[in-house]
Amino acid sequence: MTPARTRTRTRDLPAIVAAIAATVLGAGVGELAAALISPSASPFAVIGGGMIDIAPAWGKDLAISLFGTGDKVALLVGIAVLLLAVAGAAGVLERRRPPWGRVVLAALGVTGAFVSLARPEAGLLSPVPSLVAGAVAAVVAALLIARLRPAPVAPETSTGPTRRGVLALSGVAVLAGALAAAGSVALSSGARAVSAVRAALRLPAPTTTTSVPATADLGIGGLSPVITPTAEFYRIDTALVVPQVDPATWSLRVHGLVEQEVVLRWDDLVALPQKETVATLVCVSNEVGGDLIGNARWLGVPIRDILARAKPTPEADMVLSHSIDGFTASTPLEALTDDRDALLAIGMNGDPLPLEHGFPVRMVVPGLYGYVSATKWVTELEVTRYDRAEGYWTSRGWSERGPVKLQSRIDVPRAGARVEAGDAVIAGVAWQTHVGVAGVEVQIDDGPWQPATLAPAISADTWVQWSLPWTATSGSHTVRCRAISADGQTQTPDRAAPAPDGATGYDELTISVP
Ligand SMILES: Nc1nc2c(c(=O)[nH]1)N[C@H]1C(S)=C(S)[C@@H](COP(=O)(O)O)O[C@H]1N2
Ligand SMILES: [Mo]
Repeated sequence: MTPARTRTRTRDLPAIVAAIAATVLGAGVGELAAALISPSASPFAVIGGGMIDIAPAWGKDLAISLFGTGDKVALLVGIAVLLLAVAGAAGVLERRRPPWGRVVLAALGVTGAFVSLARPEAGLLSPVPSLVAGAVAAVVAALLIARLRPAPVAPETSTGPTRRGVLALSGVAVLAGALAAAGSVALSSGARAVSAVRAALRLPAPTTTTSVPATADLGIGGLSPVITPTAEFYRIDTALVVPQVDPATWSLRVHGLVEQEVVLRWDDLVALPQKETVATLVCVSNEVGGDLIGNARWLGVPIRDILARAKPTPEADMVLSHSIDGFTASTPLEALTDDRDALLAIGMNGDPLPLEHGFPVRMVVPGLYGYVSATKWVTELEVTRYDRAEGYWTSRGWSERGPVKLQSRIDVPRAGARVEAGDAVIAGVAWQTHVGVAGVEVQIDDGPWQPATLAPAISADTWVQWSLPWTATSGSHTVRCRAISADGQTQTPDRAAPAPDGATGYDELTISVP
């Protein structure tokens, strides 16, 4: 490398730092602008939301299997890393071929603005935060990098005053960007307002309740409690920013293939007879042995009562439920009109729905995976047909219908837990919601399948706990389980991935006993 080349490369470094700093500042100011104008227009949320929406079935599956329910954080970190890499490249470009670096940064902002307009929550002001972010990044990067151009007389050294000055200014820009981002978090006033409304809300008392047998929980340490505490309930959705829906402005419109369009407001809904049920909700992305499943008490109004007012016409066979954030789910009309407790739920485990679980109103339908039934922040029931419309995940490669498959899971012992030789217990949960579980069998090594003891089920709509005493002997053991459904089917050993309609196969655990 010639000395001149080396000089060129070393001058790139402060340009890269300056452009990255300018971009951090732009991003921070953009987030702050979004917090002031509308939280859903946050440039990060907009780009992330757009990426989620174009992701195919295997993409969701991969993200969840890699990062679990931390998939959103992983996505945002990924976007940030990519953004900073592009910013660095723009810095080099701006120093060597001005003004192309600032053009790249401004173009990022314009791209964000276009994506923001395509989002379901888009409003007139949605493009503003992205445009502001791009403009700030472009202008600040241009100003900083201009100072790096060689002074006409004195040849600068690589640690010369200009370079040090630019690095110091870059530090200030990063700091200001971080402050702006922190300010945006503090200012997310919408969230605080709706949280306050939720905290002050009193739920109506149920007219009918479901009793939970005292022995439905076997009380075994490490076994998932039969009712999942709300704080531990899994969360899966496409919403990077949790929708903020005030019950005072919420309404549900029932339309499409109906004799009578119905609009229901919050006060109308809470005035109707409320049912308290217990139902297990499971995600189609749940792997064998996975934890994207939970069981809760739900309070709400049977959806069939609402549909009965609207009177679906004979050709209808599906209800496309719409969320305020654009998500949709296709549910068989029959599952919403038969005698099962498909609810428009307002309560979860005795409290109003948490914001991230769909406040103020969501759907819960026993027997179906969440992606075709459990619409959170629901605002519309469109009565239609499967040959006329499809749900959010169906257009991305998942099945149009998603009945829950028969499954069982080993919770105790936990993988990697220490098991001493002697008396031990194997325990877990099993489910096929709305069908019910009649038995669970356990196989240790290559021994016979042994029947486990089932706890009494709360109902066919919930999972059941099971356990089997075991005398552990020294050595390595393989334990597997399989469920038998209330309609006499035995869980299939055939392994299938979650896409397109739910995972199958046996949960299996290897235990080494000292
Ligand atoms: N609005 C909205 N509702 C949604 C989703 C979503 O992405 N957006 N995801 C569905 C899926 S895939 C599942 S598994 C359940 C999860 O509900 P939970 O987060 O309360 O556990 O919500 C369903 N309802
Ligand atoms: Mo899901």
